[in-house]
Amino acid sequence: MSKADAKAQKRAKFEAVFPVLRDELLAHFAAEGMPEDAKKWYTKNLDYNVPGGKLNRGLSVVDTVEILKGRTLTEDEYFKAALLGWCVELLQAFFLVSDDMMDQSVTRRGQPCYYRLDSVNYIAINDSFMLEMAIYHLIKTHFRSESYYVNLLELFHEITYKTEMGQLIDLITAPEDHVDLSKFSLEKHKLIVIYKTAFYSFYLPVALAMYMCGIQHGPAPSSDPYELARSILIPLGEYFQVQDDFLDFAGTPEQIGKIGTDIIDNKCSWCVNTALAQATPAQRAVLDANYGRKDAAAEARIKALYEEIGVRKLYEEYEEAAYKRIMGLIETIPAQPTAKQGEVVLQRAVFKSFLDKIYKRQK
Ligand code: DMA
Ligand code: MG
Ligand code: MG
Ligand code: MG
Repeated sequence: MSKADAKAQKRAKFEAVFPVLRDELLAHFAAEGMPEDAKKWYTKNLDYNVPGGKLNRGLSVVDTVEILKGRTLTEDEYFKAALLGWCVELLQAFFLVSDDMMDQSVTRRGQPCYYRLDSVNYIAINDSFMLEMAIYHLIKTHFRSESYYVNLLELFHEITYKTEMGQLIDLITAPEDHVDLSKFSLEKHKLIVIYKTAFYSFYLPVALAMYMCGIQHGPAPSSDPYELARSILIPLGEYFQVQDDFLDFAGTPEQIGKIGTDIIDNKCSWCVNTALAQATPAQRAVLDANYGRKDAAAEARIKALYEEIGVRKLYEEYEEAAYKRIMGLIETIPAQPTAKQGEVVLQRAVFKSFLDKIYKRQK
């Protein structure tokens, strides 16, 4: 089987679990006495917002459990790993439905943003809450008797909180009525992207898999495998969000499934920070006059300036350097880790599989 076929098969197997979980949520919803029209509504919320993305985060849980166990999963193990994967996708759906309202985005995954559907509008707020709480219903149903149940709950809570902190600083660094580019910096950008993206997109799927495989916390941070995973996955997530920022500028809507809004939204994006660092005084004046304006001509002026400054080239250089730096971090893990009989330990392949998934991504 070709690599592409194997990947498609993995995805199809994972996708096949979604209807099972959806129907479980809907059965519980109906058992609460919710009427038929509400059931229809909830079905649409789930179907519109949860599947249909790249599924990188969800698939990562399954991939990581497989790598850690080093063998094919039993049916029950596969189902549980996929369930946790879909919980990460539910969390992502919750964040995206609300993110698109706050960013006033237009399209997502090649279709109108959910809140822009006429019948939906502000009901999207409650719908996003329901996507979030579906996570806890599923985990309770399937993991309540596991020794690591509380770890799963605490992890989801902690990571959700961190992501919300990140969304907060993303939003208040981008006020709609007041453009002040002197407030931006690559340092500020780093803090925003680590919190809004890296924790939930990279650390969360791996930590879930580690709990499922029985990996224990170390006695001290220096010997805690979760800390080790975090020290590699956070830089990886930072790189991923730089890619997202770059694609917001350089990707076509057909390619990325969404229309970029970072320039109009006055976002503290990697692109504007990179441009600011290179700009001549004349170019800086163009940035000050056109960034963050609700105006397509001003946006086009900024994009032309990015081209003039060579943001594409600088991005290529960033990407090469990030790849090398992260490979270096991965190689601090021993190539042949020592494990006691039956003990599951972290290994390079967990992180390499992630890096390979995102290196030079175009969407
Ligand atoms: C992504 O930020 C962060 C979360 C928590 C959704 P973003 O607004 O850059 O994402 P997108 O480009 O997908 O709207
Ligand atoms: Mg957004
Ligand atoms: Mg956003
Ligand atoms: Mg973005």
